[in-house]
Parts: sequence; structure tokens; C-alpha cells
Amino acid sequence: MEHNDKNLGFSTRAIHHAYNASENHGALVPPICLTSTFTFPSAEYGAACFAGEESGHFYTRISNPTLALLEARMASLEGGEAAIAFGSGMGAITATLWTLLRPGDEIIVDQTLYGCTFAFLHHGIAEFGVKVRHVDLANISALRDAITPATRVIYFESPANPSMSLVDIKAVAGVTHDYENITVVADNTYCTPYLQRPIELGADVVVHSATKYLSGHGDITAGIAVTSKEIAERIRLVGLKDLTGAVMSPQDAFLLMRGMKTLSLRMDRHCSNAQVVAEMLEMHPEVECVSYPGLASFPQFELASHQMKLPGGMIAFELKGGINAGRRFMNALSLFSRAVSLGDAESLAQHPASMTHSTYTPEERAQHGISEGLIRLSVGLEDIDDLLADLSQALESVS
Ligand code: 7XF
Repeated sequence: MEHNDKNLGFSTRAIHHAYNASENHGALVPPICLTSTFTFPSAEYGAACFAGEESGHFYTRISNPTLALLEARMASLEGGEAAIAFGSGMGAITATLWTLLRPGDEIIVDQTLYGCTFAFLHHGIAEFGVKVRHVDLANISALRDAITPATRVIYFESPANPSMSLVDIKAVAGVTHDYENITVVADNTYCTPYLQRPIELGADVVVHSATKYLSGHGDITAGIAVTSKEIAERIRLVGLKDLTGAVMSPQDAFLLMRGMKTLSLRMDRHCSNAQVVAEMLEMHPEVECVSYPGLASFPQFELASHQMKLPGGMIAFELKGGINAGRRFMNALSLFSRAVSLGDAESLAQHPASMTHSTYTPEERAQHGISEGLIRLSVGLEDIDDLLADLSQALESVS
């Protein structure tokens, strides 16, 4: 039997949704369909595929059975109608925005964004005639004032990488209901649909770097966009097929689905570990400030507690000794790895100003709320006592 009942729970759908073993030789685990092309029974059938009159697979850059299973599963988990798989998060973001925007259009984006998304906006679409405006989306009246007849997209991350600031997704989507032709795009990488489902809150498109928590094991790069059938069709046939070609490999789709089976278990552990780490950092005399949505001191604690199921596994913090103390701290870590990316089983520490957000100039970082001394932790799945011991000894080396 194919398990695609919407009434099934999140974890059940993450394991079973849209797969029918009896159609696959009884294989418990979905097979990988490793083929770049598909044969046509007749010339007429091939022509009908290309004309969009037949729905079969014909070339893996456009669709493939393994990718189709992953896409159906992700659409179910995010509460969207359809999804498109990409070879990276940047593939998903660029294909989506190239599809939705034309010269003369405007995109309103939040203050803080992942470094390569920022670079794509300012060195990519802005140079092709799209106006990019940054607005603090926590300020809904500023958003209302920034919208013009040319506004086509509102784009944000919540929590934002690396500042951790949140966007009230329901409030932002509520503003756009008064306008036709505005598409709300949310990057849900930090949360995954287990913690937050932007489409249920009114967003039109969710994009992911599935390189992170969704796959969870640091062994692939992958991206996903989830949206309505109509927008998904446009992104697939324009953004994916013609503009970027940023298709996911079926082997990576297999690894991603393997990772997604344990998403809820892993997220619960990431969140419980991160909560303890954040509380420990906040109490430490060498620490200046900690941004974590699960702390009562977090400025948007209330919003976090109703918008997110749990506060996530990411922490941003600063040391009293600033950037130099931060370097000493990072070099003293032994269990935490010094590495970019996030959402892996291994705990990771990185310095956004010189790593993930070095695409901003120092002036841009100051303007966009990314301080030079900020350290970002992706809290992994190790035993909490070992993580606390590593952080404590690294903090001692700073004093
Ligand atoms: O193309 P990728 O799969 O690396 O995903 C891009 C991306 C998109 N959205 C967010 C919120 C992201 O954090 C990322 C990738 N971020 C990594 C990081 O911040 O560590 C990239 C390492 S340079």
C-alpha cells in the first residue's frame, strides 16, 4: 500500500510518504533510479513528452522517479502542493528567484541573510535590473511602507543566518494579502518543517539548503523548493530546466531521504543539546551575549515559542574579549570542529565575519547586524556532558 495519507504524523510521513514497495519488487528502501535519460516507446510519445502532453519522465534534469519521491515527501512535510529538488541550497534559491523576477521588478529582503544569498542578490539579480531593498521585517509598518507597485517578492530566513533574528511569518504574509503578484519566499533551512512550516503560516514558497538538517549527515549538498503546483511547474521548467540546470543527483536524493527518516529524532536532540549549551554560555563570565530563541533573554522569545515547535540547534554568541578572544576560543576547541555548514551530527563552530558572511564588506556587515566578534555554533548530537566540557575548557583558555 502507498502511504500518502495526510492524517499520518510527521515522522511517519518522513519515513513512508508516497512510496509503494509493491511497485518496486517489494524493496523496503526505495531504489535509486540512476539514469540520465528515459526511452520513448514511439517518436510520437517522445514529442508529446516535450510538448507537455505526457507526464512521464524523459530527462533527469527535468524529473526522475527518485527525485519525484523525495519531492512528494518534502511537499507533504512542508504542507505544500509540490516540491522541486536541486543540487544545492543556492541552486534552489537562485532558480526560484530567477523564475519569479524580471528586470524592473523589486524584491524586499530582510536585513540579515546567508552570505551567498546576499551576494546573489547584490552581484546577481541586482546587476540584471532587479531592485533589491533591505527592510527589517520585524517592523511590519516598515514593510508596508517599502512595498511599491513593482514589488514582486518578499524574501527572508527565520531564524536568520547568523544573527538568529526571527520574522513573524504570519504577519508578513498577512501584509501581502492586500496585494496581487507578491510572492513570499521563506528560507526554512535553520528550522526544517519539523520545527516550523512557513506555508501553513501564509508563505508561498519555502526554500531549503537540504545540505543541513534535512540530510543531517554532512555528506551531500542539496536544495529543495516547496510551493503550489503552479509555481513549482514554473520553477521546474524555467529556473531548473533552462536557467540554472542545478539538478540534484538521484544518489543524493537517496541519501537525503535516508537522512529525513530520522529528522524528528535528530531535531529533538539538536534542540535539547543547544538549549543546555545556550544556558551554560549565558551564565559564563567570559561571554558578552548569547542569541538563542530558547532563552528568556532572546528579544523575540514570545514569537519563537509560538512560531517554532522547539528553538533549534543554532546559537550565535560573542565573547567579552571580542574577535581575538573568539579566535583563541575557536582554536582551543577539540570536540567541536572548526567548520562552516550546520545541522550535522558533529558539533561545528565558525566565525561568520571571516567565513560564511565574508561576502559582505565590513561596512555591509555592520549595517546588516553581523558583528565582527560573533561566533556561530551548530550544536550536534554528541553527549551533552562532552560538549559542555569542550566548551568550558575552550572558554578557560580565553581568560
Ligand atoms: O548551497 P547550500 O546547500 O550550501 O545552501 C545555501 C544556504 C541557503 N540558506 C541558508 C540559510 C544557508 O545557511 C545556506 C548555506 N549555509 C552554509 C553555512 O552558513 O554554513 C554554507 C557554508 S559557506
